[in-house]
Amino acid sequence: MERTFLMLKPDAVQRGLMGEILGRIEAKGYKPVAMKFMRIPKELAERHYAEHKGKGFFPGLIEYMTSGPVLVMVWEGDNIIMGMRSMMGKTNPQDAPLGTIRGDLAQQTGRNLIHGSDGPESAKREIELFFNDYEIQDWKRSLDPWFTE
Ligand code: D4T
Repeated sequence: MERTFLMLKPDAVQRGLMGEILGRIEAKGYKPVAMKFMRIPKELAERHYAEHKGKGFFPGLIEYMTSGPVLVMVWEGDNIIMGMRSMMGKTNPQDAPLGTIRGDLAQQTGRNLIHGSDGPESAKREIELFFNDYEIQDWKRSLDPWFTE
């Protein structure tokens, strides 16, 4: 099973949308293996978004991401990295179709509610950036065979 790193950003927390978004992910059948409610230190936000350093939106992005608590998570599922990218919709919510998290619930790129890894390498890097091994649970769920063969 593949794993991905997900984050409910400060706007999702402030808007009381954690339950709505987690409900969609759970209903899909993906399995949570780690969760942490935290305020991201500035240095960690800068490392997480290192690829965007120097771009015009970088300072605003770091300010937004460190402005309040976030929920960082690791979830597991069959082809979950691409599956979550589809469920989230495009980075700019105005390009995200209805039915996706961003398409239904967000208006602007700078307030797009959720982050999800965009490939296996970034998933590995991001999981290691935010979690220790002992914070990640390998667990069996009795419903697993009803989601995946
Ligand atoms: P994240 O990483 O937050 O899930 O976003 P994406 O993976 O969907 O998109 P990204 O890496 O291209 O952008 C990272 C982050 O920067 C913000 N952003 C991005 C912004 O404020 N203005 C912009 O023009 C872009 C491209 C939003 C997400």
